[in-house]
Amino acid sequence: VPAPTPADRFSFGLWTVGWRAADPFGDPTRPALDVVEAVERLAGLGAWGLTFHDDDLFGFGADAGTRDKQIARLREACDATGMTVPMITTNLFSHPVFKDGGFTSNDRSVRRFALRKVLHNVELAAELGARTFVLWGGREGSEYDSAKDVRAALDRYREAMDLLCSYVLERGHDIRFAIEPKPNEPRGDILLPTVGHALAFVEKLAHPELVGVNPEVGHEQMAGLNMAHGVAQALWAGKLFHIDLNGQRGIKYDQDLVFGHGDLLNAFALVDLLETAGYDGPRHFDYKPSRTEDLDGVWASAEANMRTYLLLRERAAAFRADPEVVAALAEARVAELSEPTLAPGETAAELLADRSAWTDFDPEPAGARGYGFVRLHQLALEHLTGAR
Ligand code: GLT
Ligand code: MN
Ligand code: MN
Ligand code: MN
Repeated sequence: VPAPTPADRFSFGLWTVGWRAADPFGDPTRPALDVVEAVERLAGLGAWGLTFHDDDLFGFGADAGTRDKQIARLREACDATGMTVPMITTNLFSHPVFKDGGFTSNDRSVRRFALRKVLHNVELAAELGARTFVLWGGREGSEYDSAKDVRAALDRYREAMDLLCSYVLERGHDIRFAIEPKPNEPRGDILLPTVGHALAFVEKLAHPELVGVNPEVGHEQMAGLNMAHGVAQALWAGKLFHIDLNGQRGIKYDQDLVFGHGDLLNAFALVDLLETAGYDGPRHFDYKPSRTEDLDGVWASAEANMRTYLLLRERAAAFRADPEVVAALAEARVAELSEPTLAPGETAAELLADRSAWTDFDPEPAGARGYGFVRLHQLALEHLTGAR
């Protein structure tokens, strides 16, 4: 596998390699990581971008001096290494003020504060040339059904999104928003829990063209869903503005493992999809180097994410190029699904009049015929494992 290069558009959150590995049961196991070191190390590994939350770079409530200094240090490191800041996000979840949410807190003063915080950070995104602004509403939700009016919360969520969109339009910023779904954790239930919920929400906004989704592998899998299906639907809707790649093993706490270290077959399908669908956005890793790892382990895990992606990309291309796979795909009638079901302009009356669709159609042989999907999937597995 070739080494990663900036052309692969691999990006990492500062909060990923910078995670000090504190969890609800234990203290940090690693020292803090400075942003300049993060940029230099990631650039050295072949990454293209660094992303961050306001609070990762300069801390909640930082004074103007600290803020400016940290931004300048980031800029210098990027200039020196060629790294970019393709995406910025906002932290509306760590400070106690957001314990009942930001945009959808029951407390109106908190909602106004949250909006102010985000507007400020949108300006920073524009200054740094980030074209995507991710919103993960981890605290937008509830534990108790009696305590949250979900319809009102969605009204307030929409109000916030509409304000953000009109703000970037007024300011002339080239920025789009990407909502990141997650079903639960830290809230018992989070609003917009899956890609599907988020896509439906976007259609209710004043400027739907400015808002898409940022699906995360593990978050869809925490909901028991197929990440490749969710991403395919987002692509179909023209809404895949960004993606968080990582690994998750089943329906449990948010593991944020290295990409591919969870459901590897689904990761293979996802890379195949991104590469064949013409997705040209960032390949962003949102993982957490496990608590067992020291700093060497952090950089080894960062490298592992990119290497896994490149391996899967290579394997997926080999799969597509294999003549046996081409034959198995034909046998499985995969391409036939792209053929419209109706003839051009055909009406319901014409379909009703078409004897071949009903009277002369014999469902018995069609029902008896096998599709060969298992053989096709085994070929995928054999390419994935390097057996072919
Ligand atoms: C937080 C969350 C991630 C989101 C980040 C963006 S914040 O780390 O767990 O999944 O992508 O806000
Ligand atoms: Mn996660
Ligand atoms: Mn996370
Ligand atoms: Mn994420």
